[in-house]
Amino acid sequence: MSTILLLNGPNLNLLGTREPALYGSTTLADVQALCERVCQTAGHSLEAFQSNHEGALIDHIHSAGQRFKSGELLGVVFNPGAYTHTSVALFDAITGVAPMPLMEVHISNVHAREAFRHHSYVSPAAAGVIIGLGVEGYTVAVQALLRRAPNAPR
Ligand code: CA2
Repeated sequence: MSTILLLNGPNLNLLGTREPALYGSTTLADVQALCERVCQTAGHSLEAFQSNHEGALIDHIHSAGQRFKSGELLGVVFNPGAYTHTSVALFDAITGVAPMPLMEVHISNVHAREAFRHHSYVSPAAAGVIIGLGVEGYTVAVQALLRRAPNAPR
């Protein structure tokens, strides 16, 4: 049994409580429960962490990299929030733990929004990018990591 880390960046703690037209009415706790169910069905576990602080997210990526190396962690599902569009430090952290797979998720279609949301510092370091599927994108990302697991059914 291995673990997937679900990582969420700034303001995603507000999910489901505000701006439902953009982000839907599912809460972050609901998202975590959904992802946990998908992992458990495949015989794995899920850990979740949300932070509004860039350094805390970086620390979790570093420790995920160690745990990936030891075979304890399958990879990371990450919605970096607005840090997506600003953070060279997150790019460096993710490339620093290569080849740990990290799936970048955005609930909204960032390409249909303001121009400043069209560029991601994270995408070039990510194993995959899921954009605009709503909160369902998180479970798609979890499934993509599960399929990469050693001994995953083909
Ligand atoms: O679409 C996404 O998932 C985003 O990563 C969400 C970020 C935004 O800055 C990115 O451009 C795209 C914002 C997260 C804020 O989440 C809220 C949720 C509910 C209410 C208010 C904020």
